[in-house]
Amino acid sequence: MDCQVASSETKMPMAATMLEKTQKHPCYSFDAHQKFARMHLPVAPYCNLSCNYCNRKFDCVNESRPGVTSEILTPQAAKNKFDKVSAQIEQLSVIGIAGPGDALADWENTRETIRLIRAENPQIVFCLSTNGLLLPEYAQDIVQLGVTHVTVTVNCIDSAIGAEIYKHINFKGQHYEGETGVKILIENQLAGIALLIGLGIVVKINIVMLKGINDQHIPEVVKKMKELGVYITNIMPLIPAPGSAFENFPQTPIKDVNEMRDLCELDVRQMRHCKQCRADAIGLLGKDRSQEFRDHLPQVLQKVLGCGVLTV
Ligand code: CLF
Ligand code: SF4
Repeated sequence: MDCQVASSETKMPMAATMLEKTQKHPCYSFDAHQKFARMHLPVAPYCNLSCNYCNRKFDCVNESRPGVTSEILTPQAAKNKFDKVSAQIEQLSVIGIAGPGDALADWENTRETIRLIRAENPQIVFCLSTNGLLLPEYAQDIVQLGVTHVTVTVNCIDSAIGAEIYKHINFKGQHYEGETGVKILIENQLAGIALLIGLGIVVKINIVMLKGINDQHIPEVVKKMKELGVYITNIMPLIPAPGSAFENFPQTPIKDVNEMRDLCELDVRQMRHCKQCRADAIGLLGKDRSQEFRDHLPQVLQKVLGCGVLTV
């Protein structure tokens, strides 16, 4: 059964079950963010891109930003942790896989984690976050697995701008630098988003706003996303990560981000309550409880054994 709620201003009808799940998703629904909790499972450490603003080797338990985690879990350990957390957090509605690398670059781990949890918990909303490079390859699998919400980070649709944001990409065993790599990335992102939306997935687009690089270009990106039928876009400020190529780049002022959101809201619904979460965040968006559920022994073992070291 379809209801006539638009998935964006593009008037794509959303299935009633999807609408119900979206209303319980703290990122997709502003009204849900103080009532429902999400849990990120850090099962995907690897990535096939090198974004100039990213450094996943740096970990601080007091820091909150994408890509940061204090542990890497196996699918079974992730399932065990989910069981423990869900018994204690009643409002837990969403399981998200947000790296700390790319959920699709580590697809085996991502798939197995979701499969294990979903087998016993069909009511949970499954959410993925990806750079989109492998979306055309995995879109069908994502749907079959029961994932309903996917976030794709799309910082540009112009390869010259992208060459200033991405250092290289690894695709099908090949290494690409500069605009050649960015062209493949953008092509796959656009094709992948169209595929997902065609298959009924609710898509959110994250855009990192980089002053002097993509800021003037963002309205064009959002218009393209509107054309594809995305549900919501999330324009976020750059948080300069220590050790990244952009570590000395200024943090984007929130005033500028808000002005951009106001402008882009004319085209697509805007997320304004994003907390730029850690890859192991747990709880309500504004109240991270990940430290409460951290198992310190495996962390020590990981260090001794040399695993859990993240490489781009
Ligand atoms: Fe996690 Fe992302 Fe799913 Fe949410 S977070 S994978 S869509 S369940 Fe949410 Fe955190 Fe912002 Fe992401 S507040 S960083 S938008
Ligand atoms: Fe880092 Fe994500 Fe970019 Fe990969 S896609 S380099 S994990 S920010």
